[in-house]
Amino acid sequence: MWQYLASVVGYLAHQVSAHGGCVNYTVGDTWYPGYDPYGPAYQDTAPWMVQRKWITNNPIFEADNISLSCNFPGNPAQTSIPINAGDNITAVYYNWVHTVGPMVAWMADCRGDCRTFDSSKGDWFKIGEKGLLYGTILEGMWFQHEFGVWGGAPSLWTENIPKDLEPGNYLIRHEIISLHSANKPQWYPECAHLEVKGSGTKFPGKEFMAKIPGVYSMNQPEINIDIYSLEVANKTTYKVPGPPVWSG
Ligand SMILES: [Cu+2]
Repeated sequence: MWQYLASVVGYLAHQVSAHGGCVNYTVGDTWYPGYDPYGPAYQDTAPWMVQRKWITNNPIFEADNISLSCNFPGNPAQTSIPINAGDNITAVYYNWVHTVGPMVAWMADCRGDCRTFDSSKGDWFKIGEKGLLYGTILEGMWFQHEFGVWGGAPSLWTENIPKDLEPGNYLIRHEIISLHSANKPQWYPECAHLEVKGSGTKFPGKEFMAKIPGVYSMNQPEINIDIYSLEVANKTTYKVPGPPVWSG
């Protein structure tokens, strides 16, 4: 619990930056503290650390940035979150300020030990995505908006580990894409290490896979977007780019 408090205190001290990221995870009643980008150096080797290292709340602005997979510098975590296929995992954020754009949860098989796995070489598949809930692109309700809770309570983003997924070591990547600046998308990715248990025998096929970076580009109208433009503002649908979600 003290690690969790340290994360929150560190985060609150820096919330003026008006950006953010995933700072903790929960599975059932268990909290797993993440890396605090403004916290102490001992986190780098902390045996309880489940999240890859990130050192700034600032977004990534380039679709081809090598750190798009697991943020910068993205050093591996020391341990993993144990989870059963079929269970939910909740990513926890605080004081999320942005309101427009999709949120995508991805996984990648570490093909062994996640501590030696290069996330930019992963075959990533989506396990969930949350976009425009209702209304228009400019004035409607995005999950990213609904999710932003103020007054100190955590913002919670829950996704399900597909129940038939074969057991193994995986990365899980939570990505918020914020689109409030015209033609200047912002990416906020964080990754954690998972140890998936269970008796699943399925694994997503190629049509579900993407490279990160690679999956996004400024040639995509959903990414290189001006939400204030006449052509876009009043649309009531938004297709989250990338492959379809794999649910097992
Ligand atoms: Cu921001």
